[in-house]
Amino acid sequence: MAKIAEPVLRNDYQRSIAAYWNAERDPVNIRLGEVDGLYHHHYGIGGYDASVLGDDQAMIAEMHRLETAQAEVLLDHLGDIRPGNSLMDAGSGRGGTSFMANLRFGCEVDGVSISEQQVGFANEQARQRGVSDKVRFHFRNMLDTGFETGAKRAIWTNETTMYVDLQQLYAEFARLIPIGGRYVCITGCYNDVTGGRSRAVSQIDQHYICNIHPRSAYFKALADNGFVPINVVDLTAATIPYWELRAQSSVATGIEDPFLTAYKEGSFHYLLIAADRI
Ligand code: GPP
Ligand code: MG
Repeated sequence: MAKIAEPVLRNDYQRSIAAYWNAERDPVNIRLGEVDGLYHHHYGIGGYDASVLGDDQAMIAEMHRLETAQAEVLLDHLGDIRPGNSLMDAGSGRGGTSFMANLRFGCEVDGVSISEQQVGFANEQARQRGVSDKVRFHFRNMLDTGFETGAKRAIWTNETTMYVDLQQLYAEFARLIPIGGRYVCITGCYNDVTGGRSRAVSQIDQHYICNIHPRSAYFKALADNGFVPINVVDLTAATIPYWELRAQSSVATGIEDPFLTAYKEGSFHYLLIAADRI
């Protein structure tokens, strides 16, 4: 095992993000996770069944179904993964996508998070699911994971890249993924074509203490670090129904209107990028 740089939290910004996620117990995430034990920290895609409207528990279950559908689409883009492969979930939250990857591929997954609370929660989930030997969560920094060079067949980031410098992130991923391996990203990014950060995008940044990157920054940082996109999917239209359902639900957090405004005015995209390491 390569040596991990200490400390895991490098600066005040990272400590503030860790403090946010260590304290987070939001029903929009906890109640959805309780539906079937998969706890997500990402949004949903696909149309919703309008018959759920007005039924609180049915709306929660429907939002959870759309979030799980999003993670399935991410996993669809990982390519040919074998049970012997090892994967990494960079910014693994409470573990939802990592458990789905293990269920689908039967392989090892290492999740990393700078929230010790999330790491503890996810490892307890792994224990309850009886997969602790294959799915492990680590209090580590995705910019400096300490895993062996070339050890990861594929890595994904499911709505986590807005917390980090992309050049630093993809330099670390280029170290971890051997040639022919795959990186998949789902992210929200602002639109270079409409200009800088719109007001709605700035409101999203403020809500999560993040720094949403422009779309161009992804492709530049990927190219600079030996990653070549094979698929780019604009999921914006597919995620709008999720936000419309969430806005009408009992677990709305107040960030629904900025997301709907940003997507509908075109200042922000919900994007999937799958890239090969060359
Ligand atoms: C959190 O998911 C996602 C982020 C913090 C990143 C911001 C994402 C963008 C696409 C800009 P969550 O499930 O914890 O958020 P919420 O609590 O709002 O459901
Ligand atoms: Mg959520």
